[in-house]
Amino acid sequence: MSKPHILQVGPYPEWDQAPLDAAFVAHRYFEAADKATFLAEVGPQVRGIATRGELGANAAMIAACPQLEVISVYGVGYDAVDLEACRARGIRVTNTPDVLTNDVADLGVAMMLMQSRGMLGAESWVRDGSWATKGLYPLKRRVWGRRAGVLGLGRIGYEVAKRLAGFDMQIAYSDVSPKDYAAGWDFVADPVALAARSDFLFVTLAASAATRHIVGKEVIAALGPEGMLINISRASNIDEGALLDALETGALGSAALDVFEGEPKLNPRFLSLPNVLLQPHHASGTVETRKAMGQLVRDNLSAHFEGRPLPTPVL
Ligand code: 8YV
Repeated sequence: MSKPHILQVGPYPEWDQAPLDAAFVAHRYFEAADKATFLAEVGPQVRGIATRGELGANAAMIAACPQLEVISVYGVGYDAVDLEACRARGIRVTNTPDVLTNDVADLGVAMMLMQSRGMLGAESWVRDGSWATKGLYPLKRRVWGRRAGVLGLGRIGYEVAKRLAGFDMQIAYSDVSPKDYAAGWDFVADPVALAARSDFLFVTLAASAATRHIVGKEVIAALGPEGMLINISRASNIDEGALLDALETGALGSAALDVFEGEPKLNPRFLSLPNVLLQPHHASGTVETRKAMGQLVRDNLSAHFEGRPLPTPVL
């Protein structure tokens, strides 16, 4: 059987590229200088798209591939895929859930600890000689025993909350409904009320049009000058303008962010703020998880082209 042609939207590590090329004819969209011309040339042969969570597949890309049958996303979030266009044409969509959950939760908790204990500044304090010349490092805020809010108690939110329980934190969460697996954690339906009773607010929601800017001015104000916002989901869940304003005025204490509007470029206002920890969207970025994600991307594509059930379909 001849190899199916696929469109590869972004780069993968070499350990994924070799098996991808062995199983498919992968047309590398990300290497094309003129994207529109490239799509016009290869689009008619393309039966599958392999993409990444943050890159997705937009309406123009989907429209340029009239034979498209399946889109396989390297990531749990598929908000950047035009699902309406897929539904309209019966195109299947898959993602990579579960395999990344624990690493994403680990990084979220690490970001909270790092920011609350001022570990970046502490490192510089040692390296630049301040310890010897200025003396003791300024005191920071504790984490254990304090109040945590988890906005979105799905797979990742649940693993975050489990870890926070290990720090004896008081845990509350918001979701569309109370979860039976959340015994001992308080359900607070309203995100503003959740923020008001949190020292640390974790954003772990799957992004969609419905969750856009769910963390807006009011949630940020409720979290307040002593509060910390941690985002390991998608930038669109937060009103970034309102967040920047609050960080600049001190209306919000601090933030720890792994995702940004327009990433990898980000609003330069972030760069001059001392009260924000900036991370390059790498919550799932471990060798172990990324290998499992790459395998699942290929497993979904192969299953589709061999007529087997898709391992992790979302559509
Ligand atoms: C990845 C992600 O960083 O899972 C997601 O939705 O955004 C991340 O795991 C990304 O997809 C890798 O390109």
